[in-house]
Amino acid sequence: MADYTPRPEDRFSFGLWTVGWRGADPFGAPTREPLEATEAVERLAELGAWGISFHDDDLIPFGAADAERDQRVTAFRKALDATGLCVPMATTNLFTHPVFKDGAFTSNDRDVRRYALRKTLRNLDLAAQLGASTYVLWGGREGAESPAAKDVGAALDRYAEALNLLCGYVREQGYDIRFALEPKPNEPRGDILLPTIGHALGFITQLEEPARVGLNPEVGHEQMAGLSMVHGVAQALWQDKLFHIDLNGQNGPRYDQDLRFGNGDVKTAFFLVDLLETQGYTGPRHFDFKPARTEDYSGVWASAQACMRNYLIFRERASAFRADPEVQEALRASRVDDLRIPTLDAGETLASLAGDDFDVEQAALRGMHYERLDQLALDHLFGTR
Ligand SMILES: [Mn+2]
Repeated sequence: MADYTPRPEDRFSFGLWTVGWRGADPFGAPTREPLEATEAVERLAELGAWGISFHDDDLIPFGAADAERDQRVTAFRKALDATGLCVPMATTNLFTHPVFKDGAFTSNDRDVRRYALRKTLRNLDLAAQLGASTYVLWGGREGAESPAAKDVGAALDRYAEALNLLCGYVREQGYDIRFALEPKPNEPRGDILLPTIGHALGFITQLEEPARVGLNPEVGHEQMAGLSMVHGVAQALWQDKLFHIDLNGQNGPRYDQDLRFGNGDVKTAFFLVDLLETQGYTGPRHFDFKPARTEDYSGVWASAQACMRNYLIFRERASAFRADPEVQEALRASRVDDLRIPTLDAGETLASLAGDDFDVEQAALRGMHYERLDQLALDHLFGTR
């Protein structure tokens, strides 16, 4: 039996808001008592995690006085030092307070936009102090319920303005921080701006410092849009834009389930881990999930442990899939490697195509053998090979 014990070199990280989620949903009150940030750090470290991320308001209650802020940051830092846990990423809560009901950087209310920038700058300073190298922007409230309510072009202008200002600030301060946009199609807004990986990749090209901005795709968010997380992440990697990733589980296009990683679409999880492990992704393996509302804290820690365990199981299964000689033969039979060969040889031009001796009817008869290949993947995933 393989060893599925998480180690620091696996770079597993968790949001403070994940294990700290108290189970409040639109229909019910919290089912768990608050969790101290220091306890989250200690318990995650015991389980073998490497990092912890936070929103400003997860660590310091909204509106806390400076003395309380300092005390909480000091205690958090002490727990980090004691456990060796790092802070690879931080982010701003620009969605909970009612002032953000129409968004933050793209609110129609200009005063709110200015306040959202101030709130973000303050937490950027803390993120830099704690050593974070990625700053995530999830614009959950940046959107609308009615097309009449939002001039989308103007909203994207303001979104880009905010990113340009934040990039300039980080550069001027000398912070080693890059921004990662987190797409989501809807919830809590009826429609959210930058709804998919593709929209966000397109938006980044319009910024003043596109190199400083990339993506933090979340499994469930792409699946809510009915899209392939594996294809989306593959394109983000292809464009050197996978700065960070949110791993969790989801069952199809419905409300944002935030299941623990491995619960939900298992085949997507298997191929996603295969992709991350084989295509050079070196960033955090960050879990953004909500431990089920049915659980007490023993269930919270069991679900956090299971996120890491499932990642390691998928990693082991994917690596066995790639190492299997029958799989390698099946990949060749499916001509998967042929796709890496440029369609024209060096020195050829479009005119060279005229010389091809090609029997179109014969080529149309060739099977691709994907069914066998896919079944081999499932056999490895199921553990039956
Ligand atoms: Mn989610």
